[in-house]
Parts: sequence; structure tokens; C-alpha cells
Amino acid sequence: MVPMVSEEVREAIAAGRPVVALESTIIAHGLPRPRNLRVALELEAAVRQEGAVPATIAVLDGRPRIGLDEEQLERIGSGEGIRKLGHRDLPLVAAAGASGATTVSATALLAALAGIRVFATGGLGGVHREWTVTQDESADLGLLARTRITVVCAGVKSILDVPATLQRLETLGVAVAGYGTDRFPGFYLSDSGHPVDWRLDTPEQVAQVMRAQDALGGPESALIVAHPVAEDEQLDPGVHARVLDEALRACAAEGVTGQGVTPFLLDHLVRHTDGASLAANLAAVRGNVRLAARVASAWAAGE
Ligand code: PSU
Ligand code: MN
Repeated sequence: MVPMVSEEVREAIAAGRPVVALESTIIAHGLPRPRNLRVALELEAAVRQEGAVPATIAVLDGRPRIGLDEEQLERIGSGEGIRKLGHRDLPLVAAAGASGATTVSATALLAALAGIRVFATGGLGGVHREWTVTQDESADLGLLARTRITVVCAGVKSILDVPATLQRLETLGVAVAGYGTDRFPGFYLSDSGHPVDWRLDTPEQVAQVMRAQDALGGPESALIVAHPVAEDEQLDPGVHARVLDEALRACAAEGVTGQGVTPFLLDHLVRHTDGASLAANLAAVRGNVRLAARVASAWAAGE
């Protein structure tokens, strides 16, 4: 199951030009159709505008693909026969010849294997509320503890237990820095209510940390660049608290578990906030993609 890297992405990697990996689960399972396909194309365009090459990652017919054309993005966007893939699913989907969208864990692994160092997404997975009962912790965290990649994200999804997730990241030894802030972002919200120990303010500073990681050696862990959505684009915190509470109760009442939990909660929020949560989610992802392209440029410039 050797990953297939598109010509454009392959050439950019070989020439040391900036490349940004993008995940596909957000397209297939995180955003409503048909808006999702437009968003996928828009995110790729934003990476290009900032001078980097986008590499959206997915698995099609058993083959991991790094860099998708429009037809392939349409397949992912249609959601038909598109499974949700964590990194543990990669050998299974390959052997089955099946197709799927990659979550943060699967995307980060495939990107790192291909030599892509910078990755942008919305919010990471993490430790779910009720973890003591369900043991539901996203595979994103464990994978980021052993993969050398820089992830630009708006923190972790606010549907999670944020302080528990921050604690797990500390335990796992994953570096976390706020971008332009001392507060850990809250995905739909600019501030999760929790502080972050380190702050970076420019793409060059992020690239410096990446170089320091490599110079130091040690465990091949990630760097999380936590970039908040602008305050005037965030979801109203009162609405967020109320609707999230309803969503969590609906999820429990309907008995949704495992991989279904995150898509269920995100969809519930979209439908019960008149699209306001979608607007905040998109604003966060757009900002992250642009920042990731600038980080990739600063990284490429220093090599
Ligand atoms: N960020 C978003 N929307 C999403 C996700 C992230 O803005 O849908 C996806 C990512 O792919 C992340 C996944 O890896 O949700 C986490 O799913 P789980 O909690 O099942 O591990
Ligand atoms: Mn889970």
C-alpha cells in the first residue's frame, strides 16, 4: 500500500518547497454536504494563495493518496462508501481495497511518511467527557506523541474534556504552543478557558521550534500550534454552552459510541445553532490553513 503522491506534491517535496497536508475526514464526515466540497476546494486555494502546495490526504480504492484532484475530492465529498479512518485502519482499508477519509491520526502519519512536515486542520480529537466510563480518547493524541509533524489547529474540539486532553498531551510529551495567545483556543471559541504554557507569535518562531526539535533529537513527537478563531468570528459562548449540553445529552440518549460520536456532535451543533457553529468552524479552519502555509514557507526558507 505504498502511498500515491500527486505529481505536484511530489515535485514540491523534492524541491523543498512549502507543502501543507490537509485531512479529509473534516470534508467527508465533519461538514454538511454539499457545502463540504466547496470548502475543500476553498481550503486548497487558500494554501496556494499563501504560496504553498496543498496536499489533501485520503484513501481511494485501497491506495493512500497524497494530493487529490477535483474528481477525487468529489468522491470524498459525496461520502458514498467513504469510511472514517484512524491510523490503525490504514492497513485494513488498503487490504480491503476500500476507500475512506483520513482523520488527524491517519493524515499526520501519511504526511510524515511522505516527508510533509506541516499539517492544518480544525480541531484535534482528544479525551471525551465521560472518559472514565467510555475510555473514549481519540487516537489523534497517541499518534501525535510519536510523529514528527507540526499541526496547526484551533485547539481540540470543544465537545471534548479540554483540561483532560491538555493533561494527556502533557503526559504523552507533545509540545503545545498558543499562536498569538497565552490561552488554549476552544475550537468554536477563541478561548477554551484554559491557559497554555508557551506562546509563539510568528511563522518564523514556529519554524525555529521545529528546527530545535530536530536538533535535539529524542522522541519523534509533534508540535501543536494552537491558533484561535478570531473573537468576532467565534460562536457565541452562551449559545455554545447551551447547545453543546443538548448535543451531549442527545448523543447519550441515542446510544452513539466510538467513531460516530464526533460527527454526531458536530452535526447536532450545526443544526441547532442555525449554522452559526458551522461559520465558526469554517473561520477556524480557514485561519489555520493560511497560517500553516506561512509556517511551511518559513520552514522551507530555513532549510
Ligand atoms: N476538525 C474539524 N472537524 C472534524 C475533525 C476535526 O473541524 O471532523 C475530525 C478529525 O479528523 C479528527 C476527528 O481527527 O474529527 C476525531 O475523531 P475521533 O474523536 O473519533 O477520534
Ligand atoms: Mn473516539
